[in-house]
Amino acid sequence: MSIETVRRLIRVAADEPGGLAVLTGAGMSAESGIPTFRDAMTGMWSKFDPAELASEQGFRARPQHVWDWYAERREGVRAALPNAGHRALGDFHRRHPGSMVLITQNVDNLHQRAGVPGMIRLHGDILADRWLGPCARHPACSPTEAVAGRPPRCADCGNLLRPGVVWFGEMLPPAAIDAAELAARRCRLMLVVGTSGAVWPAAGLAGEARRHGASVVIVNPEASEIDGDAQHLLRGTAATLLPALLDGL
Ligand code: BJW
Repeated sequence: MSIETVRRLIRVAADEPGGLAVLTGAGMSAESGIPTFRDAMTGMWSKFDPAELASEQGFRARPQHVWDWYAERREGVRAALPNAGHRALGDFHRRHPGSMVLITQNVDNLHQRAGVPGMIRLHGDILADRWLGPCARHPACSPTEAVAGRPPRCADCGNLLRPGVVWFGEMLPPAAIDAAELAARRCRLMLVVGTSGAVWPAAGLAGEARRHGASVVIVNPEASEIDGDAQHLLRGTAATLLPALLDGL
């Protein structure tokens, strides 16, 4: 399948509201210097299972350790800049407002910074904090009650702050997964960029789009677990292929 053929599919999809759905994963931000999720388990973190660090159970068992892992990754996100792939999606969105629905598994903010404000965030926001549990003494802990620490805690009841992401075993925000499933069912074309397709329910969206009659195109330098859901596999990186696919349309 040539780039020109996929560009034709995109041109047709862009004529309809919601005609183009784009699902992104960690590979989208790799060329901005943010390690993919599985690459982030390197160095001092390599001896841990992802499910151990990115889970409530893991956080409760080693709060300082998990907080420090997120602090390191937050610094990386703050220092990163959108790459040519993010910019191509942002520019396309400005040229075709309403025709593209962007669904991301990424917890960074690079799509917004490239000009796609209303995207669907399936796995939350790494730069946000929230309380781990309900307040033991009041209806809710007050952010001003947080005492600095790793992690910070509520001065009143000891509740811990945690990153505002979705960990393994947690429900995705219902409005986000509902909107993503609707977008998958309605689109004419789904572009799947930079995901291993290993994590559910996000991994089911390409199959959902395909079952509802959409074309599915995967952009990834490597094989993914959902390649079988796609009619077209484009082997290459997000920052190279997205401008080639979208610029000038
Ligand atoms: C490039 C590139 C370049 C590199 N350009 N590409 C059904 C079956 C089996 C299990 C389950 C199931 N349904 C639910 C589950 C359980 C679980 C799950 O999926 N487990 C699997 C491991 C099997 N799912 C959940 O728990 C979810 N919750 C849920 O379903 O609730 C209901 C429920 C609960 C309990 C039981 C059953 C149901 C929640 C999932 C939350 C995922 N959270 C994380 C962490 C977020 C916070 C953080 O960042 O720390 O989200 S995990 C991690 O994986 C992160 C990512 O968003 C997500 C996906 O990873 P992604 O984006 O695909 O990255 P990588 O690293 O895997 O791949 C990178 C890709 O990029 C590669 O393919 C590269 O080749 C490519 N690439 N350079 C383009 N330049």
